Amino acid sequence: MHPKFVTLYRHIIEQERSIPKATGELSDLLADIALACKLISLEVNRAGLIDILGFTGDTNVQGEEVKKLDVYAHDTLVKLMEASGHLCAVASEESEDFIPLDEKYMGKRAMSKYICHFDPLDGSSNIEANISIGTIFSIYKRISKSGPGTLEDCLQKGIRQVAAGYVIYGSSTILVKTTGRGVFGFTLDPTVGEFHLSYENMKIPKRSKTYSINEGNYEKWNNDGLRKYVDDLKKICPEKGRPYSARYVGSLVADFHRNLLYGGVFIYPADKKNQNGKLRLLYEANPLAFIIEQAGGRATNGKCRIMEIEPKNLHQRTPLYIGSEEDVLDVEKYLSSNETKS
Ligand code: AFP
Repeated sequence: MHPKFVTLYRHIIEQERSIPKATGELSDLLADIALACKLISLEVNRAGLIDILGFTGDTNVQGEEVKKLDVYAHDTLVKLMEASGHLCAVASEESEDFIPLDEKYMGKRAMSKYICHFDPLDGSSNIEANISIGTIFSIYKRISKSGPGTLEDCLQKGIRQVAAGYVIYGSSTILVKTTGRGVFGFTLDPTVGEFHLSYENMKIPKRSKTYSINEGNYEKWNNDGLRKYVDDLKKICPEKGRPYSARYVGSLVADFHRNLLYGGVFIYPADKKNQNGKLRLLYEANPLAFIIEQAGGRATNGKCRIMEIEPKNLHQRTPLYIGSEEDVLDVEKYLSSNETKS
């Protein structure tokens, strides 16, 4: 147990109290996201059991529909976000279009101030192997003045995020969040259903000994500099702390979380198959970039800061180089000093 026994909600409220003009709306919204993630966590934990018992068809023993977990996660988040009344739109990796939210949920407020992007269940192809998966979210203030949110509200640069975070469903369920005042991690105590502060003011080591990349794509990467970088990481060179260790789960939240705690550089580059990279700018790269920068790390697409990229569409992809600052700077040098193959 953390010595101060601080729940997520108390932590959010205490941070809010230190901002004179805060209205409490963002705090409520974060609490609603946490609630949705608790529900998803329960279902993720039950997934193995459901599988073992053979309830994998369209209905379970009670005759209820058994939804695929990623659809369940999407639906749960949308329902709770809608009911929160603080959002004018949500955009999800699971949905082609953004979802404008009805004014009837605004309650007594003149308008809902925020929009939220989420990747409901990142790494979902790993579920059946019992590998950690996660939910990623990010929150922006709306640009439009009133009514349901617009596409323009949804297509904002990452630097305009007011909060971001993720929940990792692993050996325990952990929520990591930032509102631009440091990064804090909370572990879910399933017996009382509360997230408790367990990682205070998280900082990623400036230099690491670990790289995370799908090296099976080595021949497909379209940058010789990246191949040289990875080759060099494997050479024995004690003065540079090399060779580095390779760690790659194939579940972004899991790879990112490990690197945040111990240091590391995560890379998903552009390659011949994914000319713009595989990961999504709005649902994956921006929220994790906000967190990593708040933790003292760095996030780029190889050419510019992730959070400065102007989004042109909701499902835009981007190459991603993210993690310990000095390691990301190293790989940027390799990328710029070598010719790019088409
Ligand atoms: P899934 O959600 O389809 O499992 O994809 C996961 C993911 O978007 C991200 O979480 C991983 O880092 C990345 O893809 C893994 O991609 P590769 O399998 O191409 O290495």
